[in-house]
Amino acid sequence: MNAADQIFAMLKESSQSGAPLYLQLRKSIEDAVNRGLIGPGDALPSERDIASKADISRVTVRKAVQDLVKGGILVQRHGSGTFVAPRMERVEQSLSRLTSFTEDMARRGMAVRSAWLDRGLYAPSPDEMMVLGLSSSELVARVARLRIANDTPLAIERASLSASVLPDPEAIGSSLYAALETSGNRPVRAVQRISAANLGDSDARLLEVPPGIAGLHIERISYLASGKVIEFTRSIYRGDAYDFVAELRLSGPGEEGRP
Ligand code: 16G
Repeated sequence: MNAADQIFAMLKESSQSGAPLYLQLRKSIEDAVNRGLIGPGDALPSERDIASKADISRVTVRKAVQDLVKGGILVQRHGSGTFVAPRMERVEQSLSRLTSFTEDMARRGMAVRSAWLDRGLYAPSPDEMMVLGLSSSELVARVARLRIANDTPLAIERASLSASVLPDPEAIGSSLYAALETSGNRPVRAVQRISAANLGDSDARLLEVPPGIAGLHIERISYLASGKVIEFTRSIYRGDAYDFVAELRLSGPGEEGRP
């Protein structure tokens, strides 16, 4: 069976549901993808083929396809058609170890690189002053990078550190934590806050996903052994690429409810 026939067969299965036609078609295409009947990189039959095979209007087909493009299930390439989006290999990241992006990706055998979005010394924002304990006369070092593993952009990380710790942000190589290690400032503890975020246009463009798609907003505040805050990083991770995993244990007597 070719792809148009697969989709048509799924559509027939769902035609009893009474839902609007474009929703039925959207679901049929999604089911065909989820069941592996059409795989990542496969071309979707043309709008005309789907419309004539399923006996529905091309407007209906377009609406269903546009929805799936917005949801990241399909991708449209100008001039060459519509394809099933490449499947992201999800990265599973433990929440109990304080590691760097470079170390995390290297452990998985992935080739890591970064694209610089910004690095320099600035007057601190009120947030940076509060978290890093800076006064308005001190400077903050900002390091913003698009983090890329195996040629797939995974995250946008915007780190802020006191300029006294990182006086020359231009001088850090490929790893911030390696640079901090060299100067004896590698953090030993961090508190991370993860929340849901829909990606805005510019972040989505950088991460090569459709705008509005689900992402993870992560804020990490890292500490030296002395208790001093060393790093304040706000990141956007691709929701389709990352699973953060935490191990939970039954708390022992006397530990109940303690953070
Ligand atoms: C991780 C950290 C980030 C840190 C970076 C250093 C999260 C959410 N973020 O990606 O806070 O700045 O590692 O990586 O885990 P690097 O040493 O490779 O530059």
